[in-house]
Amino acid sequence: MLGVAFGIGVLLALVGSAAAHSCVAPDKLVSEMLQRLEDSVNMDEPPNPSVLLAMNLAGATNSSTHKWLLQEIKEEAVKRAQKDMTSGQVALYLLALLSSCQDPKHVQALGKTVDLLHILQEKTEEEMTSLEETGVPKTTLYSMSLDTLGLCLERASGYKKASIALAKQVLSPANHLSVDTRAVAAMALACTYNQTDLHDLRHLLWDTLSEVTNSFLDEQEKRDGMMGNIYSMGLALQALGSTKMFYAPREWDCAQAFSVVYDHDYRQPMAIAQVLPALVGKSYLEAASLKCTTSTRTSLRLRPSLSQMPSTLEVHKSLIQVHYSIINTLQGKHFSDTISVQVPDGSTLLKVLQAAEEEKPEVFCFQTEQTSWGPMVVSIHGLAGNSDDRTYWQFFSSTDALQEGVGTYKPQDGEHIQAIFSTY
Ligand code: B12
Repeated sequence: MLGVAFGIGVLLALVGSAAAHSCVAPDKLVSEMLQRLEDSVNMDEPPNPSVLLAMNLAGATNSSTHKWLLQEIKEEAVKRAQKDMTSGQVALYLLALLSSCQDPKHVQALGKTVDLLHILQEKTEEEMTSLEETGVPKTTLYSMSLDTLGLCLERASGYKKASIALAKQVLSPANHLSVDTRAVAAMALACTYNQTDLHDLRHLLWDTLSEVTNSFLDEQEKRDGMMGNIYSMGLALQALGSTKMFYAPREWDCAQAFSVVYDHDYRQPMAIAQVLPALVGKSYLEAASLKCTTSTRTSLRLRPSLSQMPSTLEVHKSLIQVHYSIINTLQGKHFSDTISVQVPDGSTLLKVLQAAEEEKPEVFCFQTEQTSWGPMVVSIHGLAGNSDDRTYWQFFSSTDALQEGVGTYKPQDGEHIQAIFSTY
């Protein structure tokens, strides 16, 4: 992998300390991230609209990868948007197309045309109905925030109603919403604020946006720049960068927040796709106002370092022991089982699950589904998470919830991983 020799920290050292104090990242870092995004585009996997959106916001629209990705996004939209996508997925496709200066009302591919905006309106309506009837949206408030942003950028009917519902949810003390969700909600509500003259609505949005943005700034101050965790930072930075009027005259120490991001070596395409727009001073709010004719940015092609070259030598890694428990006290027949397995040092958690399954398949069998963030564990011991009853398999190291999934998290020797069937 490119980054091993040319870690982000090294890149920063090269450009000197000046960049660390500005709120636009050094060009080299941006190019490196763009390269990682381009390299992540894989012809055998479904296209990722967040990657196209990030490329567009960063102004990297010249490559053949970009062209290919845009075409795939259109084809996927035509094939799956109506039947197989959640509202949030439709919203991400719409944002990706808008940022490519495409009309989402007429998405043409494979000899068919779909009106993605109309589909988004219908799916947002379903989210709203569920929220009104059951107190929770059909999917999540994160998705509903993406929906509202998409509708607002297109000034499509329904966005004001969705904004009111969203603002009330954000303000409700009963909801403990993640930084990620509040950040996307803030961008959606800022869009609506900028487009409405309705006095009461503006008032509600003002209160909500001041509350959210000030709570981010408070958290940043208390936690040396961190808001949420390292993977929420991209969205938090996007939100703070695009909502300054709601916390004025308070100043944002963006250099402090950026330095937290600079210290992390982002590898996952989704993580990069969420952080990159903020690093070039942009946010999802600008998805509909890009000029698509000029492409200024290119990715950085670096020579792979020796350590990244495929080696003919067998590397023998030492083995580590990981304890792994699966616990369900929530539904059906309760169970709690533990196993200790040995895997090579540096293995991902997925390897641990596979080793456990190999040893005792009748107990530790599991299934994953490929998602934009990598493999998600959807079922263990025959018990599957379900979006209707809002259940999922949550992973812990001892009692701390993991901040990464099984495809990237690497347990240490002696670590105790727990998978607990939970609700969200
Ligand atoms: C909502 C959400 C969830 C919901 C999804 C339920 C649902 N039906 O929507 C639930 C609660 C199930 C969930 C679970 C987890 N999540 Co989550 N989740 C999110 C959130 C806030 C929004 C995702 C979303 O809706 N995107 C919009 C839709 C339209 O896009 P999508 O591609 O269809 O989204 C799907 C995937 O994102 C997937 N998903 C959600 N979380 C995760 C995490 C991992 C590791 C994977 C592979 C997939 C995945 O579920 C979504 C809906 O189907 C993101 C925040 C973010 N910054 O992206 C965190 C986020 C993606 N989750 C995260 C984490 C860590 C987890 C868990 C590993 C937590 C844990 N300790 O167990 C688990 C997954 C465990 C497993 N079984 O494999 C991290 C991932 C970081 C990383 N580097 O990998 C994020 C970025 C939050 C954060 N800042 O830490 N999550």
